[in-house]
Amino acid sequence: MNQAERYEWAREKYGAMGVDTDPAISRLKEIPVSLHCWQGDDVTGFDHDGPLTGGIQTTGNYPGRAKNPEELMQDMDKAMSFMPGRKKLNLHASYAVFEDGELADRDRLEPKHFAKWVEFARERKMGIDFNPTFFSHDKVKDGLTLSSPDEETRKFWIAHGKACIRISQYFAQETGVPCVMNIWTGDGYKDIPADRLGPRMRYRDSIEQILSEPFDKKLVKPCVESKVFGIGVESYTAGSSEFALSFAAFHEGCLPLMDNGHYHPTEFVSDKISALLCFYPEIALHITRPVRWDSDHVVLFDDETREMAKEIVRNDALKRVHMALDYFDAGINRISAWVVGFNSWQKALLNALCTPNQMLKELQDNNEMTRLMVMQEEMKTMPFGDIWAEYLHQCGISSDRKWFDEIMEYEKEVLLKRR
Ligand code: RNT
Ligand code: ZN
Repeated sequence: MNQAERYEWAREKYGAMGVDTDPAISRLKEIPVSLHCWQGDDVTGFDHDGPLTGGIQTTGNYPGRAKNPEELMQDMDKAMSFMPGRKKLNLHASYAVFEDGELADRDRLEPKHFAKWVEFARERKMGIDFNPTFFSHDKVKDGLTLSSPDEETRKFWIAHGKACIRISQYFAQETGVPCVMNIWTGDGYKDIPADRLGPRMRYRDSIEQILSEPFDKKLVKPCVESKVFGIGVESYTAGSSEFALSFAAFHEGCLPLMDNGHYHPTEFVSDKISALLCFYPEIALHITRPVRWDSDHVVLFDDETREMAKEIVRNDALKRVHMALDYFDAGINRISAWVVGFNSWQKALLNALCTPNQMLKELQDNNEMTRLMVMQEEMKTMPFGDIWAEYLHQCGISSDRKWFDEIMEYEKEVLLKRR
């Protein structure tokens, strides 16, 4: 059977389960997913020489890391040429592009420092999401930024946050797509603190000051990302889950952001999505793969990834959930890592769109739990690969492993030749 015949056969199989795969494929083409620039250079950015801080870590030393904007853009283009579906560009403030000799510290960043990225995004018809960078900088004092007891330090980082609001609004105006601006800090303590309330009150006040910067709520969507702990910050994190959820709940227009690497290993974000959808008009996600901790492994088409996508699709929340990838692996070819992670999430969404959600829900509501289990297991062995291949085909991307050969060629010709 050729590709078209295989799709036809698979389409009928899904049809027998009550699923129409054609609209599923068309729908997926329109769903934006935010692609993080920081997979291409191990979260290094262009505005400093120091190490990655903030309690996050990239491990590995695979050759060919992008070292400047041109290389990063080139690599991202290469990766995107193997990704189906609509993308948004996700940038960190540390990726500002400065003209020769020019340098603006983070509290003085301006839209013009991101003009190159706007050009890049516009040419590719992408919106842009943004992140102030509260790490990897000499003004992180004793591991603290927005929650620092040192007023000078806190002021600096508040000014950074405000600058990022202005830049986010600029991104939205230039691209015509709202900008999701995510606030995450690694602020916390390695060992048992004597004051847990003080840093959180300061953190709260700092974010409030950042959000007092005027912006159009239709254009800029600020969020607060929580975390349970970081490396070297094991005992206390100011921006805990309760903190971030409460902040968003009490500040209209501010979204909670859940990163599925930021919880205890037996907690699942797939279970948390619906809980938040009961209360928040919109929420945001960082999609990653934690292995025993917030290790940020490349996203795979695994059980939890599939379950998260199902929760968004079957709750009709594709317009309410802002989806962004957030992982970084420096131990393997970075472009393949980008592709595998992005495409895994695409697969998860397509799989969710090809699930007979209404039928399964009715089984649950009628307490037909045995049949529900049987049907959910049945779905696992459906010919999903043929539907995926058709989606890739319609998006003009080769469905076999040809893309990997091309990346290996690129590695040889481009990546390994970098100094
Ligand atoms: C860190 C957070 C945060 C970062 C990025 C680079 O644990 O997940 O989102 O990964 O901002
Ligand atoms: Zn994250």
